[in-house]
Amino acid sequence: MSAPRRLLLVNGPNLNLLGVREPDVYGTATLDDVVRIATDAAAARGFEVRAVQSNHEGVLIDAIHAARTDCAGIVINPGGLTHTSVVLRDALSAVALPVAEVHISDVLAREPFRHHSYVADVAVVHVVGEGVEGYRTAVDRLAEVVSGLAEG
Ligand code: CA2
Repeated sequence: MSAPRRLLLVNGPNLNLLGVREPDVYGTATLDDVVRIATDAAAARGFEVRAVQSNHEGVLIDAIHAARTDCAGIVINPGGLTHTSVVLRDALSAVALPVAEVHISDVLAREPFRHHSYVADVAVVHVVGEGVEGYRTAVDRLAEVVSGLAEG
């Protein structure tokens, strides 16, 4: 069976505030802009996007589990859960889809507690510090991985 031409886009806690608060750190683009950037980038490569943002860990995990049957890969900005959540990491590992981890800010240039990611070693693509355009980079690179898997 051929891989579904769909990517799951996951944005974690507080990312609904993009463009509304802390523009000095995260810029002025909104979550809607992020979804548009990812959707356009995916469409250019023949994929559709299912987008979810939640402030609740379990909602994110349910969305990741659901992607197992009908998505080809996952683009995720886990927000602060990046640095705390074994259960989110376990969910990503369990579904065994290729994962792109994206961060708007340059986490490695920020506080030490942001330097460790529980998601990093279950992701095959890592994009940090490119602002919201980083979602385009993440989709492009993940689509290449997915297409390579489909050919192999
Ligand atoms: O740089 C990123 O994308 C982060 O994943 C954003 C997280 C932060 O905890 C990570 O260390 C890095 C925070 C998401 C909160 O987003 C906000 C957006 C606007 C206003 C307030 C928070």
